[in-house]
Amino acid sequence: MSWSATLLTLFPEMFPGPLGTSLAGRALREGIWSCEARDIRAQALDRHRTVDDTPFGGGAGMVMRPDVVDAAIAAAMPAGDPRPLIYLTPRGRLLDQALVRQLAAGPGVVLLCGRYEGVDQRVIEARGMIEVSIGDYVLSGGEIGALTLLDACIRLLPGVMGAAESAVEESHSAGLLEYPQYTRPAEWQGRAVPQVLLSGHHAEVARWRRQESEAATRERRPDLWTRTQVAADGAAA
Ligand code: 6GU
Repeated sequence: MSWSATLLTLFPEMFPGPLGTSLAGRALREGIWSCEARDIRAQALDRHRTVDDTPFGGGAGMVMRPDVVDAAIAAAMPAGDPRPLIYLTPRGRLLDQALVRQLAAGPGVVLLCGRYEGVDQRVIEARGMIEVSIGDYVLSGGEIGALTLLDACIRLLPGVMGAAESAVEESHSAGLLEYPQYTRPAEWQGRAVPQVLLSGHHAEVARWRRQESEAATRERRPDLWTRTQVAADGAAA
């Protein structure tokens, strides 16, 4: 069975979108993963096809109704569907590579994309949704977050990338930013490629790349550097 993604959204035309091209698109055509986008509005209960209403307590915007969202989930997930149900929201836990690996290793995902000011909290709790954010900024809806999560998972599916590349990513550079890359020409606009990369000394190249990875992580991502150090200390103890 292929890794299957179901999207619950008010904008099903956004899927597969960019994931229909390039690496993910080829994998989709090969049946490595599947993508079903379902219109939440199809589950509206009234003739005006209402999906949202004003927030209790007042305030700006509209909130998606729990009854409509619940009906959309029921229609999308057969009883016993083993896939996790994820709600994309800036209130969620941050998406990271550990969660991506976990999701990619499973049967797939059901992704609820909110619009407006969000979804009624009761259906989030009743359905045991995992709330996930892709970063500390606000998007106009969960769809682009869903595309991001899917892209990150799909590239890890067996047969999508090539075993060599994925193995390298897993072991070598865990918890560090990537080192800088260079290609021809060896000199461009008066800028030379670092000499060590032209030397043919594989051990020296590896050492230089490691140093560059560590320096970049320390300078650009002190948060990630601290976590990586803690993990390394724990492994050594
Ligand atoms: Cl998943 N959704 C929205 N609307 N905004 C976000 C987000 C998700 N992640 C970060 N900001």
